[in-house]
Amino acid sequence: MQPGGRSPKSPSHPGLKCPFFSNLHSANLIPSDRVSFAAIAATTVAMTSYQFLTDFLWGAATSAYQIEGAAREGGRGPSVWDVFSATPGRVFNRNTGAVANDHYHRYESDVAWMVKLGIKHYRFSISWSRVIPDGRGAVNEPGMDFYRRLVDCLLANGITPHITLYHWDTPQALEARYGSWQSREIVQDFADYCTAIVQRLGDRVTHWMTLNEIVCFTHMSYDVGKTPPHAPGVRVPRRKDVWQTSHHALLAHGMGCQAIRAAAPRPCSIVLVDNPGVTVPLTESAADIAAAQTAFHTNWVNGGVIFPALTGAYSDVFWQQLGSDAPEVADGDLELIHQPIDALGLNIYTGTYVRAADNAQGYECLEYAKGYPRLHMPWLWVVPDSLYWAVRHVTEVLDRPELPLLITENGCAAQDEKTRQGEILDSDRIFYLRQHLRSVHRAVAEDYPLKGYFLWSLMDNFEWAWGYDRRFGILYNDYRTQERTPKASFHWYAECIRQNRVV
Ligand code: GCO
Repeated sequence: MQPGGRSPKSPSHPGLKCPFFSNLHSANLIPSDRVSFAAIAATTVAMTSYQFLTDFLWGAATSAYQIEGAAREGGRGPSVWDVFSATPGRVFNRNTGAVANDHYHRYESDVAWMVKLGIKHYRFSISWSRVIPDGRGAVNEPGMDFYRRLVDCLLANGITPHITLYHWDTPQALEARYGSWQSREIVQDFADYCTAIVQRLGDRVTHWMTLNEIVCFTHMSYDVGKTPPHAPGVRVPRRKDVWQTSHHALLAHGMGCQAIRAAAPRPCSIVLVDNPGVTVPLTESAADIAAAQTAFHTNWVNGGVIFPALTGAYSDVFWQQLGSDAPEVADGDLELIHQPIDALGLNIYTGTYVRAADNAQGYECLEYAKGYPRLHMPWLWVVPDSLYWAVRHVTEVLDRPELPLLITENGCAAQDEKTRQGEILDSDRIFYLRQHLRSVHRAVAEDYPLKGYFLWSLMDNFEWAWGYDRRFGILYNDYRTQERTPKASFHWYAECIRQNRVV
């Protein structure tokens, strides 16, 4: 994320007043009249041993620009991240993704690591400019072949591919042609790209994710008055223009859903991946829970992305707050945005504590205490309950009790070092992951519709504006030799998967 900057993972909260949401969910309460002791015992054991049911989905995640490399091979065209990272001052140490983890050439041994880990689900993304170098028009079949080989290798090893169609690497050709997300033209181009991919891989792939973290490639990529930290890193004249980029992204998600469904030769699932701002009640009193729910509703990231995508409307209160910054919304846009999805993907790394307050909005968002634990990113405050509350807020505040949820990313950067024996004993990462998985378990045990967990990330990789300086992997990568070494957290996660519980 942005060096030294404020991330949407710990967002600010405009002081909006909004309706009070009561706790609608009662599945966590054992019905008092007809409960059997056997049921109580079973629940208790499941809760205390952190055991998951057999269908819980264990996975790991990566993205194309962060691992593939081979930037100029097989007919791939440049993406905005190639251009941005080659621009002095944009990425730490002038690192680029030109080689990255060389996964393009090493995918088979990387899949072998997945097999050792024991994951049955792998989330990765496709590089748009590898398969359509100009962003629109002719498909580069040698580029497609790489993904055919990768998918076949995964399937041969019993691993289900979950493909993210867009993880921030817009073809540079579209940036040059019309300013990528600034233009409504990208909506049709994205849908055509989805069609091209699903026509070619839809016989083997049935799990699709449209866009990853809309706020990061719009509000962190276009800004007013200062250069934003993510590619293409463009300054725009008005805040309205920034909101227009995320509106276009929502439209692309909607039209992408339609394109995938039209092109898919087999029944498939479609997921939107979002990184909502997660508000965590400071105490679990009724008053603080209600305050956290209200704050979730009024958070600017949530109001501008997850609400329109899941409800078909920017909320009234949010729209009023935007005023003249609000994007242009054409007739039919909200219907297009509001496509049925089969699950929502949540990328959760941290959260913000909230408590009830005697002020106009009824809550206050708290600064982190001096000395509050934080891992190796400025925004990476350790708030394990954020996972549970993200799930619960989506279910209750957005009133979508049936919508299946996936944790599509969770993990941390740590200051990994090799011991003399060549081990990476990342007890800090294990601490972080264990606490977060317990929070996942709580959500499942309370019967929220959380179906699976993808750890970010399978291996250290190109961490955007931080280049290779920050390591999120459970496989250590030596960028000089491309040797992968399992960290202690790799063995720990493998044991969780093997026992189907948090160990
Ligand atoms: C994101 C992206 C990932 C990051 C990860 C760590 O959430 O920013 O999806 O590509 O690498 O989150 O910052």
